[in-house]
Amino acid sequence: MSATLQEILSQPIAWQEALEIVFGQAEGVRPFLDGEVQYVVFTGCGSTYYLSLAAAALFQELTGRPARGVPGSELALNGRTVLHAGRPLLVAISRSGATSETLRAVEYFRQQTQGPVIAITTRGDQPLAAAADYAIVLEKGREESVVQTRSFAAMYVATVGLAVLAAHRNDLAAALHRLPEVGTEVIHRSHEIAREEGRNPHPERFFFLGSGILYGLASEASLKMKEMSLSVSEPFHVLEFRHGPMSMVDERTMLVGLLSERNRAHEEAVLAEMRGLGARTFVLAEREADVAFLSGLPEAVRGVLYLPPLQLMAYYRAVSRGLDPDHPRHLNAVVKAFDTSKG
Ligand code: F1P
Repeated sequence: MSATLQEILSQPIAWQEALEIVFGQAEGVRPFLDGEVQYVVFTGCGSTYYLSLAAAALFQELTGRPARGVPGSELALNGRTVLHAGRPLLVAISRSGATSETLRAVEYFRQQTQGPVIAITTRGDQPLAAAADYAIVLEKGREESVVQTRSFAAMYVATVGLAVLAAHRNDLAAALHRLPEVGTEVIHRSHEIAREEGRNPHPERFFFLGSGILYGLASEASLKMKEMSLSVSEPFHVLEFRHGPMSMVDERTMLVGLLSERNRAHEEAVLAEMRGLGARTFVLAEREADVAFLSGLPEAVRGVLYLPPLQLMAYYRAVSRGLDPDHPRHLNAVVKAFDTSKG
């Protein structure tokens, strides 16, 4: 079996480890989340930048404290557009713990602020963990494949745990602990439809639509489709799609909707409109969808469930196109160009 497929299918084990580590070490990490932290910056690169977007949206929604996700290169090179008055917390996210932009971002943050740094990574033996005040190391999230799947989901679950801890939401903490079991069931139930959709040669371009806490996950799903299957793919906030991008819709378009319950009526209206223009749609939601999670979990903690079906769809499209998802074109597991390109 391909490493990528094995990692996608086994990821709930890594989710479980993330929950055990974050909640098992709650007293160790809680001081960095409470007290005088006035705003939070999440940072990473590529997949882990999109993870930062999703994490920041949830953190702010649950805690009411300002939170923002930025690329590591933006904090490293345009840091004055990111940092501002008040004491910040930086959450630096990196599967490898060695991406040079993320490491430079932490350095800049240290030079400019007195704020603490939390690292979320799968490698405790790499520079990022050593550069942080507190490192959350998810070894079960490690993966062979270049494209992030299991690692991304585990690190994302860790950020959900941090947001729930920071918000002192014990009700959500209890619900979170059901995720691995529910996730295993969703993966099992959605594998076939994800494979069938992935093997459908008809769509030529993909748009992944998600809003609020789901925009970062829609962006990650879009990147999976791009990295693995070399397909044209773009993410948008759901209602934003009407403001120009819909001009691209035709019979070769696939719209993947990561639908919320909160705004479902507005979101479904967009998809219905695009079907009227010839688009094919694929909907993931808690209920009544192509992939219905039927999780019974609160919206705030079930975001990770959207990922496995979309990772599988990208995987099977790649394989059906004769590509090797374990070795995506042009990509390496770790990008260190920053160090070699600095003036
Ligand atoms: C991030 C990264 C992503 C890319 C691919 C490989 O590395 O390079 O930019 O999308 O998924 O990983 P890391 O800092 O998370 O190790």
